[in-house]
Amino acid sequence: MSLIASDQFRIVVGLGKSGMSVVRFLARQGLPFAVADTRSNPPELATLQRDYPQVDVRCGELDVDFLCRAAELYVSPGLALATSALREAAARGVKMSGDIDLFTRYAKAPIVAITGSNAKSTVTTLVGEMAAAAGRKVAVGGNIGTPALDLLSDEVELYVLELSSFQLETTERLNAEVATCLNISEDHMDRYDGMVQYHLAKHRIFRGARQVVVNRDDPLSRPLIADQVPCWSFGLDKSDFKRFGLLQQDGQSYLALQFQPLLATTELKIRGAHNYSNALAALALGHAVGLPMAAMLQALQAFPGLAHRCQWLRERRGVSYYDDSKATNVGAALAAIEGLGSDIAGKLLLIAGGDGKGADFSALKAPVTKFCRAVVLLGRDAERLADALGDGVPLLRVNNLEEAVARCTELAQPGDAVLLSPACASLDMFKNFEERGQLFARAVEALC
Ligand code: UMA
Ligand code: ADP
Repeated sequence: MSLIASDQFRIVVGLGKSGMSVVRFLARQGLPFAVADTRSNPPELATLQRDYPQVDVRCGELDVDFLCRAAELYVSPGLALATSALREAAARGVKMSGDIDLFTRYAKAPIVAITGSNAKSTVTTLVGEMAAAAGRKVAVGGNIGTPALDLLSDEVELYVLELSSFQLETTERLNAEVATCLNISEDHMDRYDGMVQYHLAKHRIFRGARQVVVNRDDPLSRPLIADQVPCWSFGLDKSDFKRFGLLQQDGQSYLALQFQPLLATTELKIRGAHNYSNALAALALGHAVGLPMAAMLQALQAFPGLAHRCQWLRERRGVSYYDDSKATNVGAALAAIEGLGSDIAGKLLLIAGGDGKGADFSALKAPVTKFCRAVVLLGRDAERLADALGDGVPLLRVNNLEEAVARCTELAQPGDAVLLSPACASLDMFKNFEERGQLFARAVEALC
C-alpha cells in the first residue's frame, strides 16, 4: 500500500454491509484501497480478513492523517459527514463519497430512485414486483437491504433503489430515470441541525433526474426543478392529466389515472389511506419507466404488504393485534394510529417508546387522545413521550414487550386493537425493528 496521497488510493470508512459492498467492488476493479471503522470490531471484519487478508484495516478512532492519504473516502451512511475526522479530511481536500455515488458511475440501466420519511420500503418493493410482473430483469436494493453495488450487473434492465437521506448526503448526482421523495416528516433529528438540513439531504435525489414523481398531499415532496422535466403526481384527491389519484364511481373508490378507473381499492390486500397513496406512488413510478398497466395492477393486487408495517397478527376474544414495529418515527405512528383507529369499532391500546432520535412527539397527542384507550410506554424515551401525551389517556410504564402485551390484553375490550407502533427506533432495547416485531409477535402468540 502506498503511504503518500495518491489519486488512485481510496479508503472505505465503515465496515458494515454497505462498506463491505464497496470493498468487493473496489477489489473487482483492481483499485488500491484501505478500510477504517470507528468500532473495535465492525460487523464485516471477519469477512474482510477472510476474503481480503492483504487489505489494511484500521479499527478504533479515525486517524485524520491516515484518511488524508486517500483521494476519496467512501463513507458509510451510518457515519455523519459532520464527524470531526471526516470534516477535517474534507477541509484538507479529500473527496467525500459513498456507495450510491460509486454505483451511479457504473450503472448502465435506468434507475427508479425512492426516498421519503416513510413508505420507502413498501413502494420500492411494489415497483420491483411490478417490474418483475412485466418481465423486466429488475434489481431492487439500497437502504432496504442489499447494498446497491451488489446489484450491479450488465444483465439488469432496471434498478429500483430505496435511498435514505444518509446515502443521499454522499451522492453527488444520481441521474435517476425517475426520482421521488414520497413524503417528509420529522426523522433523524439526532443527525440533522433541523428540518431544513434533512429536507435538503432528501431532495438531493432529484439531481439529474429525467422525470420526477411528486405527492400532491405533501408540498415538501415537490422538488425545485425546471418546467421541462416531466412530472407525474399522486394523491388521494381526484385523478387528472398526469395525476394518479382516487375516483369515486358507483359507491366504490378506484385507483385511477386521468379519467380512467384502474382498480377498486377493495381489490388491494394492503389497506388504509396511506397504503392507497403508496399504491398510487408505485403506479406513477412504474408508468414513468414504461411498465405496462396490466402487469402493474396484477402485482398490486397480489401484494400482501411487508412484515412489521401495520401487520395483522391474530384476533383473540374480539381483540386484534397489529405489529407496526417499523414505525420508527412520529409520521409513521400517526399514519397507523389514524388509519387503524378510524377503521376499528373499538379503541386502540398503543405500545410506544424507544429511541426517539430527538423527535418532537407533540403531534401524537391529539390522535392518541381521540383513538386510544390507553398507552403502554417502554424504552429510553418513555418519559419524553409521556410528557408529550399529557393526561388525555391513561399511561402505563413497562420494562419489556411481554409486560406490554399483558397490560394491553388486560385493558382491551372486544372490538379494540392492540397496536405496537413505537414512533421510535428500536436500538436502545433491540438489535433492530425486526427483532422488536418478532418479540412482540411471540408475546402475542403466547397468549392462551
Ligand atoms: N458505525 C460506527 N462506526 C463506523 C461505522 C458505523 O459506529 O465506522 C455505526 C453507526 O452507529 C451506524 C451503524 O454503525 O449507524 C451502522 O453502520 P454500518 O456502516 O455498519 O451500516 P451498514 O450495515 O452498511 O448499513 C447501511 C444502512 N445503515 C444506516 O444507514 C445506519 C442500512 O440501512 C442499509 O440497509 C445498508 O447500509 C445497505 O445499504 C439501515 C437503516 O437503519 C436499515 N437505515 C436508516 C433508516 O432506514 O432509517 C437510514
Ligand atoms: P420506510 O422504508 O420509509 O421506513 P416502510 O414502507 O417500511 O417505509 O414503512 C415504515 C412505516 O411507515 C410503517 O410503520 C408503515 O406502517 C408506515 N407507513 C407506510 N406508508 C406510509 C405513508 N404513506 N405515510 C406515513 N406512514 C406510512
